[in-house]
Amino acid sequence: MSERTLVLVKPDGVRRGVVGEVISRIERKGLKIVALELRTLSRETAEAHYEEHAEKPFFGELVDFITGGPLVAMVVEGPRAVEAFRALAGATDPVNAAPGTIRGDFGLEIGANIVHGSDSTYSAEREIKLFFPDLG
Ligand code: RTP
Ligand code: MG
Repeated sequence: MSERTLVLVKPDGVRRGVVGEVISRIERKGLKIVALELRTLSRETAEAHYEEHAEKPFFGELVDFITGGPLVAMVVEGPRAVEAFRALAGATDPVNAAPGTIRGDFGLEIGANIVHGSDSTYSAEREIKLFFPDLG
């Protein structure tokens, strides 16, 4: 059974030039990219994407950060794609993320942790609709 997940290379990842590296790791793992777009998020889309964090103290900074430059949004497909990509990404705080993971290899700050991956199949469905409403 195949499933889909939404992956973002966040603006810090695009700025650092690791888009190719992230794509390469997704492909090496055996996951398939079925949609991909470079875009700059509006505050409205960013707030909808991170709606579960609306009451958190870092919400404003999170929205500033994710709208602060172009990002690469992708839909990634494969068996247990949600869990598989979260394993490639590593822990939310890059200092605690294992070396060998994307955040463990490229990040240092929790607020600039290079990639996003949906945290459940339910979130994935919601986020994919938000970013790629025309995807079948
Ligand atoms: P993401 O949604 O971006 O893939 O990250 P995640 O699931 O690993 O972490 P989540 O709990 O959903 O948090 C979303 C983003 O908010 C920032 N954050 N800052 N200052 C803080 O304590 C704090 N905690 C979380 C991170 O950039 C995280 O990716
Ligand atoms: Mg999350």
